[in-house]
Amino acid sequence: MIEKDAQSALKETIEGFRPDIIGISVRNIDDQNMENPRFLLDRAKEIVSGCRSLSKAKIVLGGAGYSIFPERALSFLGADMGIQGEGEVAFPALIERIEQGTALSGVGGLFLRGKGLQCKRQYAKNLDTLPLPDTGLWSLPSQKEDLWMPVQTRRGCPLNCSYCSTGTIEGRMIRKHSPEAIVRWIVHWRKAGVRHFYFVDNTFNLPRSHAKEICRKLIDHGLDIRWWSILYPAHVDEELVDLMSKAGCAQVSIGFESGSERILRNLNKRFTPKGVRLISEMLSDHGIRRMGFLLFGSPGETWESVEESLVFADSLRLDTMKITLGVRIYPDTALARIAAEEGMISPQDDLLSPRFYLAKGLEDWLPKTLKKWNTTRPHWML
Ligand code: B12
Repeated sequence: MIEKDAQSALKETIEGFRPDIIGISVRNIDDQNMENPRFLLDRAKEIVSGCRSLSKAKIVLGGAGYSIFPERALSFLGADMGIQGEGEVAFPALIERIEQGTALSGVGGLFLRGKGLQCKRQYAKNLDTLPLPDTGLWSLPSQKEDLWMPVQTRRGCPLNCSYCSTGTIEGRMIRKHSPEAIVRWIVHWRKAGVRHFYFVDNTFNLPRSHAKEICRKLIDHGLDIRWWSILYPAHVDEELVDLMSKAGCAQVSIGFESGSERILRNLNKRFTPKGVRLISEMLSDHGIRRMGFLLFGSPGETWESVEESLVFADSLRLDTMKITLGVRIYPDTALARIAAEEGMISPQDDLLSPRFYLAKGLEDWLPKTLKKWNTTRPHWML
């Protein structure tokens, strides 16, 4: 990810370590940018080929991006196998079987290249049965102030937004770490000098009681930390916002995506613009910075709904606003079905190379309009 000369780094590591198995984390497939998309798997393919030419090790893929396209990414990248979903149980189980030469077929979520899924994936119901990242595995950079240490408190999303891939990556059932385990982990890093944390949960506030309990425990420890989280703009009440603020929350990302009730319904969102406004005001009143997200061009989008969303977002007076033009189409989503029905994509398209939904009639007008709004609002990003 950060090596300037990845092939030399690979050579040095593989020759020094001589692995039997190489695991590669494929986090991103592309950058979700419709106007100028960057497909990132060509670089990943060079890494897989580099591993092949330097070693006879089995190459195993995993990660969020990989999990959306387990079969297709495996064949594109030319690795031997891949694990869809969480790796903590499945990867050690796979390693053990490879070491002992026993059948691989019982490893949950395992795909073999050219042979498909070997065994249904399994989800740990209680995340405390899985280890948190080993704090001894990496060292901290000297500039600790710049680091926002990632923390995951729960997995899974039952919400089913029409375009979203989270259910495929993490499953639809919410599964949690106990607040005690999370806070213990944060306390460890706080003692090591880290002050900034980033909750990577796609929805920090689901379930709300869990989020509140984590905040209470952070407050009890008096940690002097600052953190960032991603909020779903429903299930937020005054008590939660107050606890978040007292526990050190500096900023939240609020993915409200549209200011039009009709579009929100189409996206299968379970909140209204009125609710978003209330939450946004509560956060602002408690001194929490707000970054908003708008997603333009989804099914049913019109000039009117775009204008409605822009005016709505403007009226929230957010600290930062991120605008996305066109919706990345992921497999097995309602959006993919609509796009195929409308002839925007072929039903056979595997969607690995990025495809975007943009409502008909907006192709010229929408980019121009968004650019105009963006240039007149310095805190907006397109
Ligand atoms: C939090 C988050 C962010 C945060 C990151 C903050 C931080 N400090 O880390 C922010 C907002 C900055 C961000 C930015 C972006 N993100 Co983001 N992000 C996520 C999110 C919600 C969670 C990622 C995470 O940390 N998970 C927790 C860790 C523990 O899980 P994990 O990495 O998946 O690892 C587990 C398994 O995958 C597996 N595993 C992982 N590696 C391996 C390897 C092997 C060998 C095995 C066997 C298993 C395995 O085991 C692990 C433990 O169970 C995911 C969606 C999701 N639900 O995953 C999107 C996601 C990864 N992001 C995505 C994208 C596109 C981006 C951006 C490009 C957006 C943009 N246009 O700027 C940028 C890129 C940033 C970058 N430099 O990579 C996409 C990627 C899909 C794609 N199309 O490529 C995702 C999947 C969301 C989506 N749309 O579906 N992101």
